[in-house]
Amino acid sequence: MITQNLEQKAAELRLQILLTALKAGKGHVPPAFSWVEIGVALFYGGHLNIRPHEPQWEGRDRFILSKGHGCLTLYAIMADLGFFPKTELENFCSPGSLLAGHPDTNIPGVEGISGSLGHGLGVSAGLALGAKLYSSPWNVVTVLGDGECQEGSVWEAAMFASHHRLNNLMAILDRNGLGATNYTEQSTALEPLVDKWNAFGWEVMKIDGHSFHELHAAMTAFRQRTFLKPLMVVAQTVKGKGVSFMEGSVDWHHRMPKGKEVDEALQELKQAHSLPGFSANTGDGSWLMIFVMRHFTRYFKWSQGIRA
Ligand SMILES: Cc1ncc(C[n+]2csc(CCOP(=O)(O)OP(=O)(O)O)c2C)c(N)n1
Ligand SMILES: [Mg+2]
Repeated sequence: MITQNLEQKAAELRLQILLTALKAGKGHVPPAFSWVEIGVALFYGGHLNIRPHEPQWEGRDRFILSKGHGCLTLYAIMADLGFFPKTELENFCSPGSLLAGHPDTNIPGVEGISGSLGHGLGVSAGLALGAKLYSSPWNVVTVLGDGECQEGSVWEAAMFASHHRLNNLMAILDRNGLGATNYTEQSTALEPLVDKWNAFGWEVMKIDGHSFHELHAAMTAFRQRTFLKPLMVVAQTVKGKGVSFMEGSVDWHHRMPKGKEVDEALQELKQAHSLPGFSANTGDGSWLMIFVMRHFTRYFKWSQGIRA
């Protein structure tokens, strides 16, 4: 996909993420928005060797979302790619539904359970070592949160991966500067992050995590196995990216938009991705909320229909 199409896909997914969360009345929207471009570059940019209609294909690359609370992005991507029907998004977080608030391996294509922070890198390193032991060509990619790097288990996994020279492992750090309730540098400072990962024996690249150009360069270097070490990509991001009142705000981790906030958020996302038949041009939040709910199913049918 060319960059313009990737940008369009990112805009489409952000809208899908918000609609999914609004329907459920819950979900971590800003942590999901933070890594949309990372996810789009990986899954649509040709950097993951996967078969959505054959999720257990042995030769697939393995992807682990270590910051499991950002799963709305993963679900939107996987539904779009056909890992499971898009209609599953409508039941996000409902009792008994396929898609819970954190990833689970009963979801086709999800390789590891996550949500309890600090485990995804260890799981990924184990998978990468397994591939090496069996001389398998597949790669392992994981996305970590920066607040997550305040967990000691991350650094234990970091030592393990460099000790075993796991150059089939790429970790992408969603460096948005925020944890759940505070700036990372005010809770437990992480900087100098690049030096730390270097000191732990990793190849490190620092990029703009919303730039498809820079993401593509880092992911290409990884796939070409340019390094003899695991690769850490420190991706500078903005939590809540795409909705200005959420962007970089300590207040926006798990909160759901209400009333006029819904109008504003939809309007901004709609401007980024002009969706036919969708009008957010009203100051009446409750009216719009009803409109969104009523047309949610229609949106899914429409979005599937144009691709059919
Ligand atoms: C082991 C553990 N401790 C605490 C939490 C609660 N928690 C959920 S998200 C979060 C903040 C994560 O911040 P970060 O990794 O930077 O992700 P972001 O939301 O910024 O994408 C916390 C502390 C958790 N899920 N797991
Ligand atoms: Mg963060």
